[in-house]
Amino acid sequence: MSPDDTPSREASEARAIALADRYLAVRRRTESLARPLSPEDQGAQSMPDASPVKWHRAHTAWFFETFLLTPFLPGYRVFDPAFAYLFNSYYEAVGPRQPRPLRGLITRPSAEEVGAYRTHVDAAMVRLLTTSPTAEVIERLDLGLAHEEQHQELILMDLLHLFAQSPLEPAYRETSPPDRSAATGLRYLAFEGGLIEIGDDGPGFAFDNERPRHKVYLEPYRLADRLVTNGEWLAFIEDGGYRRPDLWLSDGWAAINEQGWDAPLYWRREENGAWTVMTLSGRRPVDPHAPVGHVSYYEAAAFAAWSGRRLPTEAEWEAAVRAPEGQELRQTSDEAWQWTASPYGAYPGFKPGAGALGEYNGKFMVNQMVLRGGAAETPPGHTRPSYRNFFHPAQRWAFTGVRLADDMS
Ligand code: AVJ
Ligand code: FE
Repeated sequence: MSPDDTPSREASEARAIALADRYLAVRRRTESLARPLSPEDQGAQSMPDASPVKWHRAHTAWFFETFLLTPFLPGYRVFDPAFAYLFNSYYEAVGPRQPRPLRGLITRPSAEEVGAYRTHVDAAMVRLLTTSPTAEVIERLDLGLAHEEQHQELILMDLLHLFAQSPLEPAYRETSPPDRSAATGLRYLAFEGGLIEIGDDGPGFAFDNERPRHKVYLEPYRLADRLVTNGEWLAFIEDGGYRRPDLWLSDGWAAINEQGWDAPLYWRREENGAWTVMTLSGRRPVDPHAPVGHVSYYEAAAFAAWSGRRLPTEAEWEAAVRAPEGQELRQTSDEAWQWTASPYGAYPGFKPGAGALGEYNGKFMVNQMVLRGGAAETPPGHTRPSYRNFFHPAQRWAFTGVRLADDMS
């Protein structure tokens, strides 16, 4: 600080450079995730819910262009006016868009041209961040970076789904799975509940759906100190779990019968009877000690019923993670997202923001379930205890898993 207590030019320059560095680090991570992929890998769409990697790369650039550069950088020229139609995901207030199930038909721009688009946006963003980083710009920067990180995980989800459709079952990366045999013991930790608070408590970035922080009353409860394993899921399968309607929600029973599901997504029973699972490292034997992944909410709820337990509510999950006793919980945010029994809805007092960005989370607050925690594929530092992920109850291509809960007696 200079003597009159206004930040010195050096200090504000250092802050601007730090903003630009933070921006560029996130943007580079997206490009490094895409780097092992050919243009063909990047263009294909495996199902209506998934998007081509190329589309994710362009959409995240479009987000900065639309919500930061066009409104805040004087004289900014969009890279290509046609991209608004191609790469707007769901913002009605911004305009019409390519239907999501048809994103795989966008053969142009090429993957290389999308790279040029990203470079164009990056140069302009660095100019914006080093010249006029107002509070509003910084707030939208935080949102844009959190958004890009969400898409980094979506890239891996969608790519795994795509590669799982290929007869070659390619490996995106060559990593050997960790040895988890030491970590199988299961304990239920007790939490007293009572009148607790959940929701964002600052000071860092949080999405609007994590606010307002508010009180919730909880009965005493117990929470498993680790996630459900593949070995436990195998026991459920072998006990006829997928054939017993008494374990299933009505919509879940209908879903598994319509889809013919008898195991988690990506599992396959080989001719010798052994189960294998498609992963980002190719097809592997199912590790009985590893957390189960890629199950729907319906399957998670049926498994809980079979176990004589239940799924935790999102408030139970958050209160436990914040409690001193909760420090003994394992696998809270480094393995798989954990389905909760809570429907995704507005917290008391929630109001979506004005304008197009108000569409970011609020308009999806019906017919989906909340997941808490985070997955191995979630970018480092992306989540926090108040973080609310959400998917439809029949969706299972996300990195989903299960933590069980129970009542006290
Ligand atoms: C929170 C993962 C459900 O995939 O639509 C991406 C994340 N929001 N762009 C989604 C998101 C805007 C969102 N999920
Ligand atoms: Fe998006």
